[in-house]
Amino acid sequence: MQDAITNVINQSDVQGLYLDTNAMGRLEQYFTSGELRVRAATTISANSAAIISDAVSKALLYSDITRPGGNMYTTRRYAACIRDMDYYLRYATYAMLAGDTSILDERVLNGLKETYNSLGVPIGATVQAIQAMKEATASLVGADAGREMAVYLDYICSGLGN
Ligand code: CYC
Repeated sequence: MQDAITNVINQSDVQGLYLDTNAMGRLEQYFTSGELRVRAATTISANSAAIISDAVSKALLYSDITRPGGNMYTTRRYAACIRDMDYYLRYATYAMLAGDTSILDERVLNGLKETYNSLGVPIGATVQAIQAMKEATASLVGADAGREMAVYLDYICSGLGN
């Protein structure tokens, strides 16, 4: 896993250089948004269940997915779906704090699309649910932090192939 700081430092290190103005600028941007990131993560962790249930009710409930034959039908699959949503929200929050997507590649997206395809988990509906989670999050944390979280939730959606 990397973060915004190690990412900038590694790029200078491979060239054997001190940080240049551009690298310093990127670090400064990360530091000045630090308070925003920490505050957003605190709000998200205190409201994670509400964010997920809001997204599930807007994007998934009472659709064919929750009826017999749908991938969320049976409490076991319903629970697996809620658990997956919680993974996405929690890992997107980690990535937002780190200011870096690498944790998503390593711990969430690695092999995920293949797993979903082999189990018949619908990727389009998953992406819609993640988008609904993005909106629910933004309405709690505000537009600026919401945009920051959107970067990482969108990254998960692109990694799923959409
Ligand atoms: C299943 N989701 C799974 C499985 C994995 C993940 C590995 C298969 C094993 C299992 O059932 O636990 C995902 N596991 C992860 C991720 C991580 C991990 C991301 C990283 C931390 O360790 N079905 C729908 C909805 C969607 C859904 C659209 C919710 C958004 O229709 C999810 N995922 C879903 C369901 C299953 C699943 C229903 C069970 C499918 C089955 O067993 O038939």
